[in-house]
Amino acid sequence: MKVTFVQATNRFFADTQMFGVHFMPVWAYTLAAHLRTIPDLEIALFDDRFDQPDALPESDIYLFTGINQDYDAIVSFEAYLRQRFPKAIAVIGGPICWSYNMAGKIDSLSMFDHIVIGDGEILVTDLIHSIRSGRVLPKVIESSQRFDPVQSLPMDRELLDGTISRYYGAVLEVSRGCPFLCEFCDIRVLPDNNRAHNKPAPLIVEELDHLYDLGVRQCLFACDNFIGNAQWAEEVCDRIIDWKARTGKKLSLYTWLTINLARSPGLTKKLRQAGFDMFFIGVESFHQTSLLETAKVQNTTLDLIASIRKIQSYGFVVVAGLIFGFDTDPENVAEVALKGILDSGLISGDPSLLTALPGTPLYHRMKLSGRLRDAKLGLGGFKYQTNIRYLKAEHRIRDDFKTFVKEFNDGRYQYGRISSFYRCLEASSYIAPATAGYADLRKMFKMVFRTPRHIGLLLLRIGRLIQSPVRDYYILKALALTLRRSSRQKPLWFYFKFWLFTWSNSLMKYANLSDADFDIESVRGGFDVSTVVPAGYEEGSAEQIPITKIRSQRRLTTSVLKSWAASQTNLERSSGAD
Ligand code: B12
Ligand code: SF4
Repeated sequence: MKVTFVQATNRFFADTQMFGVHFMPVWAYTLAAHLRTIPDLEIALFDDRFDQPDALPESDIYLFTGINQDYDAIVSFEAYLRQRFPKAIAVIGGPICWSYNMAGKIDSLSMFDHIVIGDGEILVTDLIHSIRSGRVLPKVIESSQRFDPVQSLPMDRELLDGTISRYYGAVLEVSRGCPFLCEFCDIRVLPDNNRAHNKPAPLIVEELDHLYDLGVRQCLFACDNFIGNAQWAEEVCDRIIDWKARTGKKLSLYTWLTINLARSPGLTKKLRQAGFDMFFIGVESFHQTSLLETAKVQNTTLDLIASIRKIQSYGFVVVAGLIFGFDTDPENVAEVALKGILDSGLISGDPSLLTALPGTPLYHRMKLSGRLRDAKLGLGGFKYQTNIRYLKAEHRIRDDFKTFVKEFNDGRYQYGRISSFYRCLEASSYIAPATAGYADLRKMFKMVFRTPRHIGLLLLRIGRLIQSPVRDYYILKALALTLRRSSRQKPLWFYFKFWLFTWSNSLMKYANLSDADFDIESVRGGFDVSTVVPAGYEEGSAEQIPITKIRSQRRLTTSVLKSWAASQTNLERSSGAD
């Protein structure tokens, strides 16, 4: 019997978000390791980013995965497969299934023989056995329990070793879950996912060792929050530091974590010594009320800007997630974000628009207050499409974004960012990079040079960067600053090239941004702001989180929104009286 894993990807996003750099299909290597226990099973991987459709091997079963934005690509590839191998069984799993199920749209995947919701490790072997023995299986199969990562197996060597060189570095899943309660986040909503579930530290080191031997020098630690359990995070660092000392092997690491890292200088130092170069941190907003509205409390109980600077002072680059579109966003949200980025010395990260992910408290609130709109499946040609009706007028949201982009891409502003970042590195906590870094330009270019299409995109990127004399001036000025401040102990070239790369990303991404790129809506005239927290918001939740935690999040969101609504009403009254 033969099983083929199929990765069908939205090509537009694969090109424009990843710029020709592709990440490996972790799900396939993970599930394949479990399938190896089945005798006489042949396993193959088909990735449409590299393999031509006619290279799709004939198989008995095809296993698909996906995220929501891949919907169109998945559906069209499934149709192609049906036509070529009509007798084969097609199964789909992954984030798209969970998300569509939550949104009540699971029927849109009904072309598949089976749809799997939840972790695959436990049920994938049974699934294949059942199909092989001809047992009747339900259309929708829901995993009844979370997989405990303590039981994780190393990623499947056979599949991994034969395909790893196609991808940029490696992705290693290390942990699942996050203990925080942000209103918009769907991580907390997954069953039993409001706490950290961690892989054993020795297994992580074993995987790193193997990846290193395969030639991998960059590794993304996939998780929701690497410091969700600080004790475990420290143990992982200790083991990696020990492995580095024993073997002389080292990799550049990148992961996701939260701003409260700034409270733990000991852990921060160990992360640097272990080889971490970049962290994605959900900053979301530099406006305190917006953070409180969304219950991102960990960003409000410390000085956000000072904390980012502190983390960066060790030599890390913080890639910040930012969101526009919170109900309590100020009129000048773009200016607030631009100032926040500059003050904190962030050289990476830009905003997205608030979206209500199915299953989240935000989704519940939008639905109850009639502010949910039926966004299509797939973006349908828009760069920005969201499913909620904002309180601010549509044109204001678009203008905020455009104001942000215009200033953000300006040479003087970009120069300000890098010089502010360099000032972070003046602290005594600085530890110099020990590798080429997570974003290794040489490696990226090598990948890009494999296809004419990506070479074209690279030339376009360089053209966009240097076509303006003002930009050229600031690039040269930043280069001079870098050379002036660089030393053997502080090799700033490492950061300069990353800064230039992210700036050029932004020039590519936002080139010719116009109103037509936005499919967004706002509440219609006459919306009563006092209904911003609809009746029933604080009740009703299927989340597997202690009720006290759920209540505390909803109480906080409610109180912030209610006092904001009251202030708006007072403002309206006083302006009416004027
Ligand atoms: C690492 C990561 C990335 C990396 C690398 C992605 C990659 N290709 O490896 C980077 C940074 C590049 C990235 C980018 C993006 N990401 Co991302 N990412 C993740 C993250 C943190 C881990 C993914 C992972 O590898 N997990 C480990 C594997 C083993 O888990 P898994 O794929 O879910 O598979 C398990 C189950 O789902 C199931 N399963 C999966 N497939 C199948 C199939 C079958 C047949 C079966 C039986 C079971 C099964 O079994 C597996 C084992 O349990 C997740 C969040 C998370 N914690 O999962 C977000 C996540 C996947 N990303 C997400 C998003 C939205 C994005 C971006 C669109 C963000 C953006 N706006 O730019 C981009 C898209 C990039 C692109 N064009 O591909 C969303 C997807 C939500 C959705 N439903 O659509 C997630 C879930 C985060 C979230 N909650 O919002 N991401
Ligand atoms: S800190 Fe990040 S992962 Fe955790 S709940 Fe908030 S947004 Fe989600």
